[in-house]
Parts: sequence; structure tokens; C-alpha cells
Amino acid sequence: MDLLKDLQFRGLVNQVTDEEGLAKQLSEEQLTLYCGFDPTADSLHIGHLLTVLTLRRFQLAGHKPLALVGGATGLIGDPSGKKAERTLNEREIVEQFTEGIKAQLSRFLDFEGESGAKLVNNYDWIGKLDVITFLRDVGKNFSINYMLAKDSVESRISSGISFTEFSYMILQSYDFLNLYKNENCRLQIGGSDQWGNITAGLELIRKTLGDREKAFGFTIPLVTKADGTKFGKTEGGAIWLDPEKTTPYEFYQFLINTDDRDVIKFIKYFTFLSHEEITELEKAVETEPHLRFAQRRLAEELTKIVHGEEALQQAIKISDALFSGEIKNLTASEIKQGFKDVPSFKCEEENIGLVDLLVAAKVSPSKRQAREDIQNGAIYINGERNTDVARQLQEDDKIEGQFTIIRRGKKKYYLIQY
Ligand code: 485
Repeated sequence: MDLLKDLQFRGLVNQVTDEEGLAKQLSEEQLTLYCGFDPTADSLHIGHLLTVLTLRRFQLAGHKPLALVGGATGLIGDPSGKKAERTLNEREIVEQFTEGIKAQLSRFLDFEGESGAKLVNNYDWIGKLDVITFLRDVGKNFSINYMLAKDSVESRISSGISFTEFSYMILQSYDFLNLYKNENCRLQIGGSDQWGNITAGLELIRKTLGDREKAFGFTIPLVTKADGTKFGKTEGGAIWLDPEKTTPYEFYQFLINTDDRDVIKFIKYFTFLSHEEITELEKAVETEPHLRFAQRRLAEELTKIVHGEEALQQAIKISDALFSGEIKNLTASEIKQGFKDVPSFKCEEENIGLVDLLVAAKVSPSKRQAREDIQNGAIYINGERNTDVARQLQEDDKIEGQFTIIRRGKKKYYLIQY
């Protein structure tokens, strides 16, 4: 199927500058396109993923993606969609972030062959730009009225915006012009908040190179949820792509918990499943939602894309173990992932008595209650019920010498570390 039709089917088309023209270009020849990512953190998050995967869709259709890391723009701060001025990070920090993000981006694109992707850093050209050239050759093409009318600026006039952030759109426009001239890049894509910056770039290309030049802009929608809360955020914070910040198990669980009302939309957005399979899953959500078939498919596909097959299998194993309570076959690294957020206690004592441990780890409020809990059969050691009040912890109870999992009742878990 034709790329734009597929993007439409998936709900990925928000705004396009000249849809017909773009459709024609895409069908006639290989197009080079780009999307920019500012290094404002050491990792991308799930919100960025949709644009990265859209770049990949263009690549799979034979086009050539450039992934731009904003080594320069990350030092300035895009006001688009932001209510307040950004705090500037130190240059070394931005450099570190740039390297991290480059490495992450490279995992989602193919760098080989005719439609091989390329990573670029706008510090390479913006870093060299001197202030006189900037004001004379670039700035002269932007009228203040035009800039004030942009959403990103207009929405900040009353609360305040620095000259620094006000000027951001000029830098992003200059990137597009540069990539247009040097990489033959004809299209910029981004999230809906980037529309103003993208169209400003088209203006700069037209003003600098003339009306006959043809470039396009394309935005994908902001991911929204049926319950109105922000996508990609949990109580624990953002869902990051870095497995050190959000473990593959947490990532998998985040997706498994997708609302029935959102799951098909997200499958269309984030997976490469065929239209037929998506239609099947849509039926399954309607007729047997309790099986959570679609949620599982979404979680499997996306965890695999982001973290790989092995991490996916681990995430499934941890989820199953936690669901059934049979945790003794988990490895220490799986325990670490699965029990990251449960209360934990560092045990210094060899062969501690279970009653003492329950009190020390605040599983039970008193020794008396601890004994009662044990006798009532409410206490499990590594998934196995223990009713012996005289029980002491043995070497055998330490998974890989590092952890013991105590469970009280059905679901309350505690992590004992040595
Ligand atoms: O030439 C460019 C230089 C920088 C950028 C784009 C082109 C980055 C852009 N200004 C930006 O701030 N993007 C956001 C970011 O980096 O976190 C987000 C957008 C989102 C989506 C995503 O990047 O808010 O809509 O485009 C990829």
C-alpha cells in the first residue's frame, strides 16, 4: 500500500503543507526527509518514539531519513508547546545528552543501502554561524510580525519569552535550509507542536532560494488518551527508552495497561502490524475485551522494537511470575526489574528469624502480628507459603545470594536485599 494511505489509515497524518504535491513526490522518487530531536535529557521517551517510527515508515517505503540531533538548538530551547522558559543546561551536559540520543536514534533506523539513514548534528553548522551572518543572511528573512503570530511565541507573550527562545524558530528554519541545500532534503516531519517551526523553514527556503523550490512539511498528532491524562507519564515519571531509566518490564507493563478505548489507536501508531491483523484485533477488543489480546500484542511488538526479543521474553516471564506468584525461577536481574518499586529492606543479619525479619522490613507492625500473619498462612518466602513461626532464613532462600521476596497476602510484595 501507498505510504501516505498507510499513514492515514494509522491516524498519523495531522497536518501536511501540500498533500497532493507530497503524494506525487513520494510516488515518483526517493525523498530525503528529516526530523529533529533536541538533547534536553539523556534519553528519548515514548513520546519521541512515534516520530522516530514514522521516520522508519518513510524509510521502509524507500525514502531516506535524516535524524537530526540538536547539539546547537538544545543549547537554546524551543518554546513550542511550552508554558515557561527552559532552564539552560551546561554545554558539557548538552554534549553528553547529544551522544546518548544519537546512540538511541541509531537503533531504530537502517544505515545501510540506498535509503540508508544518516545522523546529523546542527551544531556542525549553527556552531560556526557568526552573529553578523546570522542577522544579515538569515534574520533579514523573518518579519517580527510573522514571528509574533506563531503559536509558540504568541502564547507566551503575556507570561514572557526571552529573545533566546523567541529566536529558536530561526535556527530550526536555518537547519531545514541547510539540509535542503546540502542533503537534498525536501521534507521535515515532527509532532503537531512543530508545525510553526516547520512552516517557518519552508518560508526561509522559499525566500532564500526562490518560489520554484519545493519543500514540504508534515506533522503527526499528539498522542492523547481517552481518560484525558497525559500519554507516556506514570506515577513513577516518564516512560523512557533507556532500559536503565525504564526497565523493559516496566515498559511492557505500561503498554499492557493500555485502556481498551486507546489500544487500537496505539497499535496503529506504534506497530508495523498489517491492516488485516489490526482489524482482527479491533474485533477482539469488541467481542472479548477481558482477554486483553490487543494490549498484549501492542506490548509485545513495541517492547521488541525498543528493547529486543530477549528483553521482551524476560518481561513476559516476570509478568507471568508476578501474576501467578511463582517467583522462585526468576533470576536476580529479573527480580531487580520486577520488584523495582516495592518496599525494600537491606538485611545485615545472617540467618535472621522470619518473625524478626517481618518486623524489621515493616511487613508486619509487631512481633505478635508477625507470628499471627505466619500462622494464618499469609506469609510467602519466594512464592512459597510458610507457616512455621520458628523459621530462619537460609542461604537457600537468597536468590543468587542477593534477594529474598516476601509476600504478605495476595499481592503485597517486599524485597529483602543482602
Ligand atoms: O532542525 C531542528 C532542530 C531541532 C528540532 C527540530 C528540527 C527539535 C524540535 N524543535 C523539538 O523541540 N522537538 C521536541 C524534542 O526534541 O523533544 C519534540 C517535539 C515533538 C516531536 C519530537 O520532538 O515536541 O512534537 O517532533 C520528535
